[in-house]
Amino acid sequence: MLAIQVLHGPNLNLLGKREPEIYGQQTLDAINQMLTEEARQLEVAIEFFQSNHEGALVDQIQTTLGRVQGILINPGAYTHTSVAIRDALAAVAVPTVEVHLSNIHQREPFRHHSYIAPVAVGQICGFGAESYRLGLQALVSHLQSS
Ligand code: CA2
Repeated sequence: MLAIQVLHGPNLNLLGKREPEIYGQQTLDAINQMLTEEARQLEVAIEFFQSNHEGALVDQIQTTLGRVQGILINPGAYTHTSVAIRDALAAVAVPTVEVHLSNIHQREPFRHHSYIAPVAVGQICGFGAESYRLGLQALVSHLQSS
């Protein structure tokens, strides 16, 4: 059975508790539950990790080697700053899909650039929590066809 690691970056633990007009009403737990149900339907195993710390995310990415077949990541603000997360993803070379709740290309110019996108299979953004579901479907479809 394929196994997928879901990674949530900084401040995403606040989902549903602050700024619902930007990031929606759903909590991170609710998103994880929705992904657990989607994974069940897709017949893949799924694991979740959230951290506000860049190094902790790098450490977790390093654990994926030989343990999971795909990574679904919302790197949060580290999307726009983190060479370290990009290097870790490139180093493990586990197929990765990048997701965002908001449409980062519609927002401030500093959010338009992603350090992660060049090492990802693809990026999905702008669909709220649905971005995660679409990202999981796309990742599993990619893994099953390669
Ligand atoms: O749209 C996304 O998913 C982002 O990755 C969210 C990041 C932002 O820095 C990226 O540019 C786009 C911010 C996550 C912050 O999450 C919060 C949730 C609730 C309340 C406050 C922040």
